[in-house]
Amino acid sequence: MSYPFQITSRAQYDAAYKQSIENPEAFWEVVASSFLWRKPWDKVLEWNFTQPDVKWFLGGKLNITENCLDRHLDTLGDKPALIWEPNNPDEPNRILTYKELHQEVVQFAQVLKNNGVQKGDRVCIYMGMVPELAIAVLACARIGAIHSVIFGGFSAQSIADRLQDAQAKYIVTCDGAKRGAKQIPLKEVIDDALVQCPFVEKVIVHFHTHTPVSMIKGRDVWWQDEVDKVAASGNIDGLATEMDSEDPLFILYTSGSTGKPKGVVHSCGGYMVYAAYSFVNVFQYQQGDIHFCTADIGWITGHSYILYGPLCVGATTLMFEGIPTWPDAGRFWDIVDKHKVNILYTAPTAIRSLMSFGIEPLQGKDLSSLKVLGSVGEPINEEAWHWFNDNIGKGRCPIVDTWWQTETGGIMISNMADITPAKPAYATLPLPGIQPVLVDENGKEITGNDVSGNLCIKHPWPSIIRTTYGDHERCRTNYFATYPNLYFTGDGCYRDADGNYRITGRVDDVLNVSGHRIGTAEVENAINMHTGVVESAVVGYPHDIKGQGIYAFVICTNTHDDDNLTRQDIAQTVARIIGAIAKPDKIQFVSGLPKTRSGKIMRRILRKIAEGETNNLGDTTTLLDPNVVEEIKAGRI
Ligand code: 7RM
Repeated sequence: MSYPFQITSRAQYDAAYKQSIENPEAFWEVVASSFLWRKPWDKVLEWNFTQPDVKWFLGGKLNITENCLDRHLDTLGDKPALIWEPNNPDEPNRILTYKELHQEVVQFAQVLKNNGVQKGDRVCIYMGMVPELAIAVLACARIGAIHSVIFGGFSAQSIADRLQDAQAKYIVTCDGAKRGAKQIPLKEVIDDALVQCPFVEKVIVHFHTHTPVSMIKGRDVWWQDEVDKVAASGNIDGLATEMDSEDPLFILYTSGSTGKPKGVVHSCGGYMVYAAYSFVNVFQYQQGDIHFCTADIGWITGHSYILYGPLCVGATTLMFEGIPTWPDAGRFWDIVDKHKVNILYTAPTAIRSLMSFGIEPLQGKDLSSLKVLGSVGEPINEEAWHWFNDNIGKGRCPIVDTWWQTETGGIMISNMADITPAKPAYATLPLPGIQPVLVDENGKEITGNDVSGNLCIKHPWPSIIRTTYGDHERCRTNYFATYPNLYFTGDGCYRDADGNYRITGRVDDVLNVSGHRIGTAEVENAINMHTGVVESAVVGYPHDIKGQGIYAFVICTNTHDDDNLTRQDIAQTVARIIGAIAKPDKIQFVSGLPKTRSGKIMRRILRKIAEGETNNLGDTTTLLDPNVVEEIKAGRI
């Protein structure tokens, strides 16, 4: 069975693309009409990129969870909605049918309401990859509360920053999370964050790892107790809150080139339409397929392609609690074999990591259920692409290389499985409705093919970022001010002779470490918190597995005699301030940084040194003190 908006041939893609450019509003109106709206929209689109102000399906009323759950109950009620595979392979997996997931969501929505959560309130969700995370997200959406999921790897300080920014009064968490052999004491991290957040009123704790936790009377309650109370009372209204198409659905924090992560805001109607549309078309989902996206729900990929996209179309989505290399590097393949996975959507960093174990972990694993493979998060190098294609897809599964961002809400540039051709290391073609343009530094459009430039998007699509929470001006300056009337992605891009797009990486001061976005300024701020540090400069360098590694040049006084101990102290400081994912891979102590006469650090030079290219540093004549460059070159790690 194909979906009303499913593209089923190359000719159809070409026709859809053409129509979507010639008449975007007519195009999206047809797509949107296959969803469940309480009230249809009055107007499809209003927009300008100067403020910016973008509104889709104006006046339309809906609840996204009625689209994800209620509307499937009659036809797909007993079908698995969510398959959950635990961290520990010896523990039982869980399967929630659409009926069961619906039941859990309405129950927990009632728990939220009973604990005071109202429409428009921000709810921070800090959990591991357990089914209750999915339930909590959907329960928020059910009652119109704005969820802000924070990845379990972030530190107490990062959580406090986000809680303050969003003024979130409610938190849903777990006692702990399991990740491979490790456990993360989530509630303890929350407690540390809450020292700085007296405005938090309620913390709902799901009991999972049996980690001892402090439960504060009046503030902290157990998830299970609250659900039992609700179930026993029989007092569950089950009603979904009616939302305006443009009401915010969630906030998701992401790093930019400045120090502080920004809260990307997505709204209900447009996000729903685009998540589902892109899911069906890119992966060519067929009813009955098992879709396994290996991302964490703490990132946008998990929001759009574990939860909202798949559930909106009645798909079966598989959620995995653990990591690809535990108990061994065959874990993904065990899961594919066990659950007969049809679509596997993962990240280049995971592929490269598994590649380093060779093909032995694949022995005896039946991967014949696989039909489509996907990649996301960073450029995929040709070697990893071929390994994935040859050893996992056995040459018979199309690989979709999907380029998109937290801010875009859904996949923007990608081939469509078996519809449009793949090209290794290329995201290839834009989805219908997406108009990529390349511009030079002056914002002049670069037309024609076989050209490179900065990647921008010309016309709004339904799931475009609406604002950065609490600071609309930041949204404007970050994305809409660099080039007038264009959304600027921050990525560099090449368009080949046939019009295929290849993303070459960030052109701003944002790193991509194992698919995680980390701002260099953010890491520098954290390093500078260490008592001995005077100044620092952070750049990326090519890393075999992570894609990019973090290289820090640090001016440091007042250190231990043992440089390595000082390095560890600095790394520890970064882990405290941001989280372990932002720890520098290399720290080089320097006596000065290469600066221009106006005091600007010349990162270009540091980047080259970090990359190992010490001979061809380009123009260094504007440097205040060219001698520091020689010293830094000599001290390279
Ligand atoms: C979905 C996601 C966004 C940044 C983006 C790019 C990079 C993502 C690809 C890619 C090359 C890809 N959201 N990126 N996908 N680069 N090919 N297929 O990752 O907000 O966390 O990151 O990731 O630089 O701007 S994100």
